[in-house]
Amino acid sequence: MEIHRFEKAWLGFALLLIVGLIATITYGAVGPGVAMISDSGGTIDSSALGEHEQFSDPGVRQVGENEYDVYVVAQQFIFRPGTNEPITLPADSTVTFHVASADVIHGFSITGTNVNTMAIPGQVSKITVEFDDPQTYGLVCHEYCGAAHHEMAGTIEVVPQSEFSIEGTDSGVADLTDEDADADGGEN
Ligand SMILES: [Cu+2]
Repeated sequence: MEIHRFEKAWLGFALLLIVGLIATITYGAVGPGVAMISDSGGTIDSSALGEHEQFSDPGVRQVGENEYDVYVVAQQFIFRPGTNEPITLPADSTVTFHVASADVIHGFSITGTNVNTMAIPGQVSKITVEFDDPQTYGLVCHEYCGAAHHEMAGTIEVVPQSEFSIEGTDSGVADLTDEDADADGGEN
């Protein structure tokens, strides 16, 4: 069978496109680490966030030496915390955000980064981020959630470790820090 040279050229071009598409997806997954959000955050009763152990008092918790959990409630039209007060975190930390919606679908996107998830009622979105340097980031809702959606934004302030402290530090956090200090002493 004879194939016309134009047809051969288009065949080659189409194959090149397919290979190119697969290559960009592979690069995105392996290089910059683009990944889908899993459902590992679990489910939640969005109408009863006030009774939830963590989401009733959302904010930053220290869970390890340089590891933090941040509980954020997304609701029309604020992030709690984030909008009325910034989410303050130390540099050189690994931070896991747990985002829950109190009403409708919201977005949770940290501007200038690839941190981007939806907050779906009934589901906790869990996403782990590493903050290396002190910097201020914007936080925006990128899912239309109602009349004032365009105003739904917040701030994340990553400060030098020396300037960081968790406000309202309770004994639990102090104990954890002591344990970490002991553990480090043992290793050295
Ligand atoms: Cu919105």
